[in-house]
Amino acid sequence: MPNEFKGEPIAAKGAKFAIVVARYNESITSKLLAGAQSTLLAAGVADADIDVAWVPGAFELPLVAQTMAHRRQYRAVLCLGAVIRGETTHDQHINRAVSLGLSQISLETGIPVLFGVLTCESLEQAIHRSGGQVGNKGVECATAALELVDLLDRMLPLEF
Ligand code: INI
Repeated sequence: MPNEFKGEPIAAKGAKFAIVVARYNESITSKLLAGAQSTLLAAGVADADIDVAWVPGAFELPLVAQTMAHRRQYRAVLCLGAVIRGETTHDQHINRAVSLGLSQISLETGIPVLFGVLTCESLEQAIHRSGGQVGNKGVECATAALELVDLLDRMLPLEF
């Protein structure tokens, strides 16, 4: 039988979490934030162990996520935003930079950096994914963060 490692979405004792959230499309991102916070709290994370930083738009998420990750106080950094396609290719540039930037920070620091950014064709799609018919990306992001922290804790003894 191989050894299997599987994390659970439970709060590690005393674990602190950072949430970086974009103000652009705030009617959507505030719902992602509420979803992420309530998921962390429901899992047993203390209110005082959640720090929230607001940035102007999704493009600014990587810099602040990197700053949070480098503090080495947080077990995970959750990044929330809503990019909605307009008449130009602006959204594509933002999405590419943010997705790449966040994954690079995660690999560089070894801290889970979660991609809770909606990349939608329309406001309707974003509404559906921020607590509507298609779930809440903030909840998904927080659940994934909890699972990853638990998984890394289970794997820690394997580090050399
Ligand atoms: N920022 C978003 O978070 N979502 C968007 O849909 C968006 N659009 O479409 O323009 C957006 N633009 C702002 C961008 O993230 C930066 O804040 C801005 O370009 C300054 O760097």
